[in-house]
Amino acid sequence: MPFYLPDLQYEVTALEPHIDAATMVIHHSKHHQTYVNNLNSAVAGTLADNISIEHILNSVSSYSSVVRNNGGGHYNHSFFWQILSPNSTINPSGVLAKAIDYSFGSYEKFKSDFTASAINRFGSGWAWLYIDKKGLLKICSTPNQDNPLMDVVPEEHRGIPILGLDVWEHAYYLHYQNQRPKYIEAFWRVIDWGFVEQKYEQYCNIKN
Ligand code: MN3
Repeated sequence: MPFYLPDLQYEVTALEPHIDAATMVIHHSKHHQTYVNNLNSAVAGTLADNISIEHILNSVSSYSSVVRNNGGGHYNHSFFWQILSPNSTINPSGVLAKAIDYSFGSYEKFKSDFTASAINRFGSGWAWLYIDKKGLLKICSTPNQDNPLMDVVPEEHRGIPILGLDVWEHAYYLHYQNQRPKYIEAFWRVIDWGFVEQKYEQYCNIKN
């Protein structure tokens, strides 16, 4: 099977009280595992079982909706687990901090725009900070398990994601019930900005 569930790099209790252990266990071992299983079944015996998930998503319009939904689900969650950390720093730093200031005016403005994007996503989906075609940082939200890598999202929302927030109810309902804004507020306390900076710097290094 080409795709597998990655291990969490921290204990399931490590993000408490911001993200509770029961949510982490179900989200990782049930929801994410199901995306992996469905994706593996969908690509079994096809050419896609030898292609990276990023490449599949870049041309996902030529695949079935099963691959779009579960391939997106697998990529997004693998990414999300790495963004989270019990050793969160409050703010981004270095070149990423400068790029955020350049694109949004200030970190506070970026934070409120991203929060609004996550709150206003109707139903299930994700909020993203991504690098657009011109190399600028942008915010968007996508429905279901879509993301900026996919060729099916609107052109202006395409790019390289460096921060993502899962706003499906399964990501917060056990602990926060209907209060999505409280979950989003908690998210800011468990972001590994070192990881996000690394993603941004990788892009800058490739470009230069
Ligand atoms: Mn999820």
